[in-house]
Parts: sequence; C-alpha cells; structure tokens
Amino acid sequence: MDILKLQQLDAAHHLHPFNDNAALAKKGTRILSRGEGVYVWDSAGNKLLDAFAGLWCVNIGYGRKELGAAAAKQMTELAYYNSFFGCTTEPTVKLAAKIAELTPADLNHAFFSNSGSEANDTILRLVRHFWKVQDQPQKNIVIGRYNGYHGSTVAGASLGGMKGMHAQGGLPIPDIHHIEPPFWFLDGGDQSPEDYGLVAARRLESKILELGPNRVAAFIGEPIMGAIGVYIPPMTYWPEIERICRKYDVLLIADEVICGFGRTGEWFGSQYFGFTPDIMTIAKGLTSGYIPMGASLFNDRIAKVLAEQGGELAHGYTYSGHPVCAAVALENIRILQEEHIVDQARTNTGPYLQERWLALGAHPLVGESRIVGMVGALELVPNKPARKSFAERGKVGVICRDFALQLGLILRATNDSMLLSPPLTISRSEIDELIEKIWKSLDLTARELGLATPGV
Ligand code: PXG
Repeated sequence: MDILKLQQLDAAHHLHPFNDNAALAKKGTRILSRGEGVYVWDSAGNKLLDAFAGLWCVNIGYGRKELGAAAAKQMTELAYYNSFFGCTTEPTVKLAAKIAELTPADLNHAFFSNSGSEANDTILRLVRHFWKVQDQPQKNIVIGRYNGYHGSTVAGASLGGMKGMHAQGGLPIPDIHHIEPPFWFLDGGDQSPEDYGLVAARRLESKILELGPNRVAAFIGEPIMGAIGVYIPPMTYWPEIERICRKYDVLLIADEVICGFGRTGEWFGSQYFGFTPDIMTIAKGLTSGYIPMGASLFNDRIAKVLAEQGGELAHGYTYSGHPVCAAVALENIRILQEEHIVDQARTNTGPYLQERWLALGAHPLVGESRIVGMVGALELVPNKPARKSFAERGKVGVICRDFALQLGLILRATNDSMLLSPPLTISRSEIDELIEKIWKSLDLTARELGLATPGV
C-alpha cells in the first residue's frame, strides 16, 4: 500500500498515544518499516539512527532473528496457556527463576503483566493488600514524585506526577501523594549536588511525617527519571531515601522500566545508585521491546505475607506470564548475557559514549550534559552560565529534534532536554556518527535562534 494511502487510513482510524491527533492527521504519520542494529528505515526510504531505542526499550538493537525464532517455536508448540487454575507453562517458570537470579537481594518473586503500567497497577493493589492483611488497612498511601512517570493506566498515571495526565480523567485516585523530584540543575541553587541530594530526599521524610508514618505504605520512584528529561539524582539521594523508608517501615519501590536490563551499565538502576528496593517494576528491556511484557517483582518478606496471610489473590491478567512473551524474554536475556551487552555499556562503549556526550557540554546552547551508562540528556539553555531554562519551555527542544531528524537521527526532546537512550549494542563508529549529528543539530538550532556557532 502506498504511503499516502496508509497515512490517510491512519488519520481516519488510528488515535495515537501522547499526540495532538488533529495536528498529526494534517501532517501525516511517519511509517517505520524495517530495523537493523541501531538503525530504522521509514517507508519513504530514510535511514535513521535511533538514539532513543524505540521508546527506551530496544536494548539489544533491532533485527535479532533469534527472538523471532524463539517466538515462532513457542507459538508452534503451545501458543497460549495461562497461569490461572493451578497451571503455568515452562518458559514462564524459567523466566521467573531467571529474573530472580538477575535481580539483587531477595527480589525473588515475579507477577507478570503486559506492560510497565500494568505492573505498577499490580504493585499498588498488592502493596495495599500487604498492609491490610497485617491489620494496617489505613497504611494505604503511596508517595511518588511530581513529573515522575509510572505509566498511563489509572494507577500508573496517578503514581506518576505529570500534571497534564492528571488533568485528563480525574487523577490521581485517592491516597496517592507526590513530592518534588531531585533536579539539581534547575532546583539545586548554590548547594553542591551531594548536599542537594540529601535535601531532596528529605522531602520524603517531611511528607511521611505530615501524612503520618502509619498511613504511608510505600514510596515509588524511577532510579533515573526518564520521560521528564533524564533527571540523574546525586549519588547521595537514593541511599537517603532508603534510610528514610526503613526508618518508617515504608516499602521502597524502584520503577526500573527504563533503568532495568543494562541501561545504566548495571543490570538495574538501583544497583548503580547502591540501594535495595523491596519491589521492582520491569518492562521494556525485559524483552528489548520485541514483544509486550512487564513484571512486578516482590521480595521474600512481601511474598511470604501475600502467600501465607493474603488468601486467594484476586488479581490477574489473561496474558500474565504469556508463554510466547516469556520465551522471547528468555532469549533476550540470553543474548544480553552471552554477548556481555550490559558489560559493554559499563566498561567499553558506555564510557566512550559518556566521554563524547559530556564533551557536547561545550556547545553554547548546552547548559548541562549528563549521562549514566547509556542514558543521558543535554539541557538546552538561553544563557549558558545561568542554569535557567528558556522562558517558553519546549520550543527550542523541538527545533533541535527536527533538525536531528533531517540529518537522519532520531533524538527525543522533553521540554528543552534532548534525551539519549540508544540500543546498548551501539558501536564506536555509530557513536561518532551520533555525536557528529547532534553537534550539527545544535549548531543549526543555535543559528536559527540567532546565536553564534563555533562549528563542528
Ligand atoms: N514506568 C516507567 C519508568 C516508564 O518509563 C512505564 C512505567 C510504563 O510502561 P508501559 O509499558 O506501560 O508504557 C514507563 C513507560 C516518554 C514515554 O514519553 C515513556 C514511557 C512510555 C511512553 C512514553 O518518554 N515509559
């Protein structure tokens, strides 16, 4: 079918997520048709370096035939069976055990879902159930962060702190509260990042004391806040959050949907920051986005209470632990392990990408260049030394993103943060191409804004 016809059908019948659908219908959708390694091709034949790994998820890169083969094999043998009625399937069990082996500490128990959003819905319900069956039904408040992202379902969007999402559909649901996120660049003032990290973490303690420790069930946070702009907290932040959670017996939930499966150079972001969650949310990198799958992971303490005191679990999805998804996830993890892809992100191509990314901080438009492992951001600013954002946020980021696209680079913008999250398999020469194209996009953006440009 020709592109124009597809675009017309798309405009007539397809509502796109997180889009102005009226504007998109006029402009026409970009239709992607093929992927190989770090590149995707659109149906107009443009080859694009995907610096965003789809949507933070294609960790092993595009086009790995082994995952297709694993899906085909499982579909042919047993395309579907559920984990209800005392049943399950072999890949589902193997995957639960594999995840227990990979995750730190005693996060040994997986409840499977189809996405990160659903996994967070599961967590909200089971956390409240956990306290209720221990005669603490009032301990039902979960605290998240403003501008955090935990998904688009009712619970996910409530736990997240995106005001635009709360405005649609009457969110958040009751007994969800938020604290300000840790973002030193705009919020740290004269404090050192380390001091600021402690100050930002202690906002949780103030909130717990304000609400009453006997009311607060859990705290949820992304180790690095992704969607809002890759906010990398100072190293002091998470250990202090952990200390506060332990002090008041508040469960600590790490939403590892973006950070998990190697993004930070460790298997999980909580390992990078040196804290141990009680509960973890995973999705995206679990299957490298090849097939939808998420999971909520619980530690021994929680699983024991749920099993021994929780009664029958009144919760489950038709596709919880779907055997085809589990088979694909197992193959994805095999590739991550056998090809040492997470190690690459930590010790080889990761440090090279970091060095080159940080050097972009020299550009006059860039107020801060930040990166951990293979996830980073450039903060575009009007006045380099001032650590202030543009008066109208988001306009310059879009200009830069559009220039990047013209140069054959998919680069995501949130506000005026340019976001980086490439496949972890990106090579040195591909990193060179990426950096060169970003520098050119920054130059073109600066020129459009009437700023002097130093050239590549
Ligand atoms: N938690 C985190 C930390 C996420 O980044 C979810 C949960 C929800 O996962 P699902 O699989 O339900 O989408 C996510 C998803 C963006 C963007 O604009 C980010 C996500 C999803 C959509 C858009 O960066 N992350």
